[in-house]
Amino acid sequence: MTAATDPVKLMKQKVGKAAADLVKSGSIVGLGTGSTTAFAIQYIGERLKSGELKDIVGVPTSFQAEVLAKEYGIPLTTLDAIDHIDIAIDGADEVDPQKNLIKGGGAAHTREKVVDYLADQFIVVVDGGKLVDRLGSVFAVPVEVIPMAVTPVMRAVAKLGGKPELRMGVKKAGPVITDQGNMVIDVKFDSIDDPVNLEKTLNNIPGVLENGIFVNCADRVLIGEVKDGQPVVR
Ligand code: ABF
Repeated sequence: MTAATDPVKLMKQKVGKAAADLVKSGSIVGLGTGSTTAFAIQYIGERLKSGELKDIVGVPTSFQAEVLAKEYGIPLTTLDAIDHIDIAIDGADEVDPQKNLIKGGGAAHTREKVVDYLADQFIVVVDGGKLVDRLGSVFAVPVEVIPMAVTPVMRAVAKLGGKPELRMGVKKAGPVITDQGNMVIDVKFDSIDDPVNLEKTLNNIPGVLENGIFVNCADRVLIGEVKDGQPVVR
């Protein structure tokens, strides 16, 4: 199988394109992180290039999104220069039936949370494998922590019943460092009964910058699936 015929890749492309098609001319667009959103950024760039889309400006949620936006010719701005975001497109690691999310597999959840919550319309792009009945079923909650507070934060999350693990980089050569210069602790909970409260509790631990639970934020979830070998979006 080549990359061009890989059904999973084709499905991510299709979801990304469906999200990119929701962007209207004149919009301020939050540009998310991850392999699915990368296709949305690519298609937004292609729509701009063809002239079908005009006068849009992007707000990147990560260095990765910034690099991709530049590659595909999307003009960028910062939150200092705008007073709202019309639409944000971003991926997720888990989605529950209430559209609550766990994000942060790419260690970008802090900026993602700022941008996604500011958007009038937040579109989540995922594959069907990300849907869960209850958050925390599979994925750990990523928690961005300032480096000097890693040990006390790990103790504090263990007291809450979580199993913390400092996220390591490729070949475990060192910890993953976020775009803000911090570290990420992945905290696995057996089950998250109350994501609203857990989000607040985690963020109240001194040294925690932001965690990857997103509640009451997503407006629409575009779900990609492979049916009979063909990519579909619902
Ligand atoms: C970001 O990218 C994250 O918050 C999430 O962890 C991840 C999803 O990436 P992918 O689309 O590659 O699964 O949006």
